[in-house]
Amino acid sequence: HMDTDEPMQAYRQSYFNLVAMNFGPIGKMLKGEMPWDDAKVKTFASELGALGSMDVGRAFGPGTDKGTTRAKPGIWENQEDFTAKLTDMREALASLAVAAESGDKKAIGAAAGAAGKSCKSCHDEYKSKE
Ligand code: ASC
Repeated sequence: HMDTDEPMQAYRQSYFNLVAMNFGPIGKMLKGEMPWDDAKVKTFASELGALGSMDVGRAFGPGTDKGTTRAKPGIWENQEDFTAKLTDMREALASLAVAAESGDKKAIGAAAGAAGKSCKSCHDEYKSKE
């Protein structure tokens, strides 16, 4: 995790920890594993929207592929594809924030599903399992 001397690695891990800590409970509430709480959903989704506005791709730029990392080399070999996948995630997080503002649980579920897909498609290709 954070046992790194590579500053951009720590930066991006911090970023994705914030994404996961805000997205995780929304997923649990949608699955009924946590009680539904409108205010929490709005707060977490709003944080996710803010995270989506950040250019996290700069934490994966040239020279940031050092150290012990679960980020696969493909990230630095296919920067265009990787950046496109990050953009998909950032747009999905923005849409989730908009859906949460509406308070419509069905719209929130659809937007969260799309956001989860954007996480997974990048992990499948670019994140090592261990
Ligand atoms: C999460 C989390 C992910 C995504 C992914 C969605 O809550 O930590 O990496 O959702 O599992 O498919």
